Amino acid sequence: MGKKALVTGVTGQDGAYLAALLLSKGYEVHGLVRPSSTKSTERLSAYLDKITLHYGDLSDGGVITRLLQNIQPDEIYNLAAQSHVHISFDMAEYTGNVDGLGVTRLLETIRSLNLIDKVKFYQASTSELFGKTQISPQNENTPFAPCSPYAAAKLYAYWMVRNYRDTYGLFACNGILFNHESPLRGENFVTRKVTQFAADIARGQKKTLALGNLEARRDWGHAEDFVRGMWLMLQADEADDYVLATGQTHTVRYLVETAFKQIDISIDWIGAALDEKGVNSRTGETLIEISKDHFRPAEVDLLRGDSSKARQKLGWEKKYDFETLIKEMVEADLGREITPEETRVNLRAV
Ligand code: NAP
Ligand code: G4F
Repeated sequence: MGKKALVTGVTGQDGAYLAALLLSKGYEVHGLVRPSSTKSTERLSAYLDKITLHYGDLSDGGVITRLLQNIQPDEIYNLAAQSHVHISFDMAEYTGNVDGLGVTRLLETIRSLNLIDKVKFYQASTSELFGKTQISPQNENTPFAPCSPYAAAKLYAYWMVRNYRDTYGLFACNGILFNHESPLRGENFVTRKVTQFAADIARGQKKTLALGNLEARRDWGHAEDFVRGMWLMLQADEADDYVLATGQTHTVRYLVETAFKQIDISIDWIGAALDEKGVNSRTGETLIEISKDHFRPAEVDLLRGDSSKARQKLGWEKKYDFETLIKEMVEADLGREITPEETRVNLRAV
């Protein structure tokens, strides 16, 4: 019989890619979904008949206990989180409750149900832990310097995972994942915001896009590559923590230029600071404006990861480069009217 996996955050970007991967490997997949008055399972549309969904929330310990007791999973992938860094500044307490304490609720339930020797646990940790570090590239030994409520909550979770591994012997891994994107990326993250906008412009819609810090640098990879790394961590002989990253970093400014290149528009930048604009170099039309609303109270300036350990110990390799990722995202946004089909194709390719 195949293994049983419980995926929290199954309705999110990574949840959809991971569910597809696990199904392709013969797993019985269970997913935690939040009760909602609107449909939240859009990303899973191709797989709904193959996944068992359970209502729950990481802020509710009772439901977690009942679920683990009933499902008795072999592997738990904890992907659920309030995952938006900027929003975490306005929802610090909520973010701490879900992204931090939510992980402790899961770990404590595993312990109290005597599942320590049965279950393997993956925690969606993050490169945001490196925060204000001056060291680049960042690897598993780089000191953490979190600078947002999101990163602080994820750091607490990171250490709880290590504690349950060291103290109780739980097979538990932190995947310290750098930014990863896809056509299924949430619309309020910068890559998707830009690729959706480029698609709108290609369709002839006249408008401008407001962005924040164009100089921030991120190590952007593809979610499909990264969920494979999550699975590999739980198949290793020993539990450990791993960085997954592409090793390349680009500015938000370069992201904009790359997305517009896909629709044959080149961008000229004129002005400075809040008055800077990105204009269509052929027509002079203003496409990008800067808004202080999109700057964060504290910014992570530069992320670039070194995933040598994952390459050596897990045999993990990325398949996508940045340009291919952005091309796929723009093309998917151009064909949004066929989204479910696109999604199915993309997910089946995992
Ligand atoms: P995402 O698209 O924002 O998905 C987050 C998921 O968590 C959604 O399914 C969401 O449910 C669920 N969720 C939110 N609050 C919850 C709660 N209180 N209880 C239960 N579920 C809740 O995020 P993602 O990009 O797939 O990322 C997956 C995980 O990896 C997150 O933990 C994120 O912090 C972490 N991470 C992401 C990246 C990245 O670049 N993508 C990098 C490093 C780490 P709804 O659909 O109902 O909102
Ligand atoms: O796309 P972002 O919102 O992603 P961010 O903050 O790097 O967080 C993502 O990656 C983390 C891993 O490092 C995850 F843990 C986290 O869950 C999430 O998936 O912003 C990327 C950069 C930032 O520097 C931001 O200031 O883009 C800059 N940016 C500039 N203008 C913008 C915008 N970000 C957003 N969301 N919207 C803008 O208009």
